Amino acid sequence: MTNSASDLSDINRLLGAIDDVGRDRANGGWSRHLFDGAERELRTWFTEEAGRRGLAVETDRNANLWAWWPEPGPDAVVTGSHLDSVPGGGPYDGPLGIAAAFAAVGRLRERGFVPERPLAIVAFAEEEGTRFGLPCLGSGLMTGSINADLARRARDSEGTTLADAVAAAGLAPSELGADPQTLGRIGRFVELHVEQGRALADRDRPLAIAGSILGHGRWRFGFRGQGNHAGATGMDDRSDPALPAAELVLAARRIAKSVPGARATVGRLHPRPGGTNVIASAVDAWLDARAATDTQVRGLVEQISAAAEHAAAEEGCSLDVVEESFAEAVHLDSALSWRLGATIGDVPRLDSGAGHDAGVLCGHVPTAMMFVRNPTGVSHSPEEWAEPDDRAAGAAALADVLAELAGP
Ligand code: HGY
Ligand code: MN
Ligand code: MN
Ligand code: MN
Repeated sequence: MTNSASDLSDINRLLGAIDDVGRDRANGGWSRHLFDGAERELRTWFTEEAGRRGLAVETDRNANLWAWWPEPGPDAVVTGSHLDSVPGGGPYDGPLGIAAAFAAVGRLRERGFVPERPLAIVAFAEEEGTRFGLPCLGSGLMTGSINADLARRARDSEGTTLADAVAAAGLAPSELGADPQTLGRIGRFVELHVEQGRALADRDRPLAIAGSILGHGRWRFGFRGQGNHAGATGMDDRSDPALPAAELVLAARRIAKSVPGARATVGRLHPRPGGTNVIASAVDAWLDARAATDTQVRGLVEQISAAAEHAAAEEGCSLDVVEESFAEAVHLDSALSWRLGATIGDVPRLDSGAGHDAGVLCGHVPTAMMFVRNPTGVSHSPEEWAEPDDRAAGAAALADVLAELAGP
């Protein structure tokens, strides 16, 4: 299908309209986190764009935003992604899938298409887990894969609990949790996403279909030592938690490199009290570990933890390790992925090192993913990019897929 002018203007108009939302021009990147000002602006954008297309909007009990055509119903064809970002992230991780969905639905309505079964666009809440530390929060609560009691007590960096945050947003904290009615409506789910790598750029292809998603999890390492004076404390008289924290960073790199395809990252470190002339009393560090199988992830974390434990003991520090989240390695639905391939043409199959809501949904409903080329191959960073033509090609392909899945 060629990209009609309306596609080009529509998806790129949609994305242009939100380009300044949560944008940090001084430091670069976009920051949009659950219920913060930027994310609320994107919720308003979602609601307005849905209204423009005559879609019925509702927010479910887990703060996921839905736009229905014509209205909620069983065996629905659902497409969407997320609105939130990592801190200082890129503009397309999440919003590209939602803008493409609105552009695709707009195109189908222009063509007089009438869905034979309900069609919905969804924005899952807090996919990045930036504010409350629980990735795929909205889809995980809806499917029951995130424990609602634990989630209610999760706190953001200001100490606000998720319960208080959802209450402030007008939702009932007691309602957070498994939502079989909403989940039960989904007949199949398709997520379009910017590629978070450069496989398509290297192949010089605009689109791909996802095959598998790495297993991945997050662990908090709490190192405790003896805070002291940086100048008055001899080098042999220290229990400095920064030392084992440094070993954690090095061990993550060293050990992940020994497992083909594995990844391990420490992107978040928090020394306390944080004075330049103060030996830290505590350092919290978060490990993100990923691999092709859950066993490999667990093996990776075991080895990295052992190295951190040893370094902590050497330094006279204590260490407490807490698993904060774990998402199993998944293979997306092959029959649905095959149908996508049959619809959009011969495109490569790519495995995803990045996690997605599709990775949560695929344990419950037939789920497939499409990727749009990212020429920089960079993501979770301001350099993330997708060319206007490729964005439009993604929207046009998604329109074909929705017509195929929701048609006669
Ligand atoms: O972390 C991830 O892989 C995803 O971008 N949330
Ligand atoms: Mn992401
Ligand atoms: Mn994403
Ligand atoms: Mn002093």
